[in-house]
Amino acid sequence: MLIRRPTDIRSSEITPREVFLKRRELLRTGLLAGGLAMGGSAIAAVLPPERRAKLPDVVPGKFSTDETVNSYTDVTTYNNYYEFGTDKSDPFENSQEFESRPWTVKVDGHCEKTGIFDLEDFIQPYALEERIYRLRCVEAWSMVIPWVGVPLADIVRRHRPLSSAKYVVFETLLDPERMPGQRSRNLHWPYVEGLTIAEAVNPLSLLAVGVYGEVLPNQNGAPIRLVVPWKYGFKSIKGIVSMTFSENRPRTAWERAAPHEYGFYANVNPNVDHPRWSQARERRIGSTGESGLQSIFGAPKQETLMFNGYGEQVAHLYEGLDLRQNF
Ligand SMILES: Nc1nc2c(c(=O)[nH]1)N[C@H]1C(S)=C(S)[C@@H](COP(=O)(O)O)O[C@H]1N2
Ligand SMILES: [Mo]
Repeated sequence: MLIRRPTDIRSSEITPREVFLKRRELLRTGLLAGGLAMGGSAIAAVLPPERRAKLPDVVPGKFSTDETVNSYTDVTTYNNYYEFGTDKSDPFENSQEFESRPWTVKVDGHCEKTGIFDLEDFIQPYALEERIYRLRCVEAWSMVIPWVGVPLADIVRRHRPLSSAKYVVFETLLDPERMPGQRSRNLHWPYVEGLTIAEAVNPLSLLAVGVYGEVLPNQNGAPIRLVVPWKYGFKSIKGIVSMTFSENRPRTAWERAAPHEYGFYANVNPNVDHPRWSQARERRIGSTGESGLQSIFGAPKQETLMFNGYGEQVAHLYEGLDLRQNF
């Protein structure tokens, strides 16, 4: 199924709330189940395209941490998104002009339901959940962030992977004109990440479309990014344009850049250090007013938890696997 929104209809010409309600009504009565095409602009309203638009009907999700959330400023001005530069303030400074809508996600590889899906159809008709997860960067800092998204498991299942599919591979948009960081060769573009199928259908894995009840800002990966809370932040790929069901394990962006430092699994693990620094502790961004980068060299304050605290939910995925070797 191939659905494209006509680009000649500007989403700003419609009232998001009105169209959203109309679409909800149609969904309820079954007319739109499965994402049947209707006027392209009508589809836009479920995820409003306006910057900082409030997301409708967000329900509290499971597995949230009860730690104090970071401020909106922390979450949106201290970022890693090399497509927009390598300094922590670069993504905020360099991504403001980026147009993240309209947006499509291509689904291909070993699954029954392939195609190019308009963003709203890709995530429909699932309810949006808020999940407060800690993002633990491999650089030994962390933030507690109220994400809004849909379980990746629902989306994976909806595309009916074949038994030959062993991995789900994601790619970020490749567009050096719009993503200035891609004009530099510090990473191999596009950014690639992947999960095993079992990791992808774990109930913790989230495809996020928002933070703080609003649509994702560009610097956090608008309009859609992954959040895998038991893994280091770099697994949580931003600006996703494709999802491929693969027989083979992908070579991910950071593995490719520095294979001895960044592995495929990247599970948060205080017992296995990065070759250049300890992973035993972490510094919560914002809590001291210090910049997180200092945390690599200074003394990070909080203990890092195995699997970022989610051992009960995910340890079984790695039974019998040497986590020192499979880092
Ligand atoms: N496409 C892309 N995704 C990315 C990155 C990146 O450089 N490019 N950086 C990763 C890293 S290292 C981290 S720690 C998280 C940061 O997410 P946040 O800025 O929303 O906190 O995004 C991850 N996703
Ligand atoms: Mo990171």
